[in-house]
Amino acid sequence: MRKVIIDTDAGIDDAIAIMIALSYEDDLEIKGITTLTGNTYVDQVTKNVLRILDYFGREDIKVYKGASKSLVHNFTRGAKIHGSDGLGEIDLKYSSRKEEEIPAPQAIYKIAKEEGKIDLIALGPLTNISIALNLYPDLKNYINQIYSMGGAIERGNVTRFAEFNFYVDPEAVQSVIESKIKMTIVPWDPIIKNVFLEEEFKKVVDANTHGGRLFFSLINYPISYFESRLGIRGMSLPDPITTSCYIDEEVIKEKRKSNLQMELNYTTLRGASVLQEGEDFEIVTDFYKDRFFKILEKINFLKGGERV
Ligand SMILES: [Ca+2]
Repeated sequence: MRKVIIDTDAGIDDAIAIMIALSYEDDLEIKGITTLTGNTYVDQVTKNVLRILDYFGREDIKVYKGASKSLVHNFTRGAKIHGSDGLGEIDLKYSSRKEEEIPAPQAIYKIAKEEGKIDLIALGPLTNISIALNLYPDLKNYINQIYSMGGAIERGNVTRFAEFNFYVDPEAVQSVIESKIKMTIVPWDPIIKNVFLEEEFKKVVDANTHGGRLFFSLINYPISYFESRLGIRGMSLPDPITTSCYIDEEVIKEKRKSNLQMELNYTTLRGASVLQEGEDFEIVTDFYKDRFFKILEKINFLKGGERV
């Protein structure tokens, strides 16, 4: 059983990534979910995570609230594509639960130390992880590996050179890079190369199941947004892909070893993730769509309601 903390700025695709992780409860033990500002503000992100967990009766999973802004700069709240509540304005009950007392960076350290070794799936900016590594230099001994969605090799989504998660807090990314913790990065390039169509989802996810119902209400907003701008009913799924690459390495079609350096200067390149000579990190450059669908399919079996 792999033990994992999910760090998230949920976010529609984060929500789907969390659903995927929940559907693998036989392989993954989610030791906590930590939140931060990204796709929307951290207070709303935290509420969103609690809403999702409640929907699947997973009140046993603890949620820890983290960074409200980047290390150095505040940044504009994430993309319109996530709607005003960060979850595409869906009709999903708010939880009566609250986050835990201790903040996310402390929680990451506490859990990792207790467990001895833990994996981190980072679905937002790396601010929480950076703060945790700063507060607790020995934390790196307790982190087995990080899977991070972020960065861009050829072309970004915020600027030509930078992808959102890494762009909004490049100093945080640089500090995590310097910790030399084993890290697999899923950048924007393979994500945008493989946009999914609504019809493809319909073949895999059953809208009449508990998980499928939430899935289709979540994707409705971004798919309509995509359609109004590009004329196709489809969307990309960065965080579910990243989570799936972690769950099953066979999802990864192509990867390369590289070193990485963040561009921190205030030029048009700020926030770019620049590949450097070396082999410290794994960069995923392509994935198998079919294999990903095999994983996504499992959300059809997610149950709701009370759990003992
Ligand atoms: Ca995210």
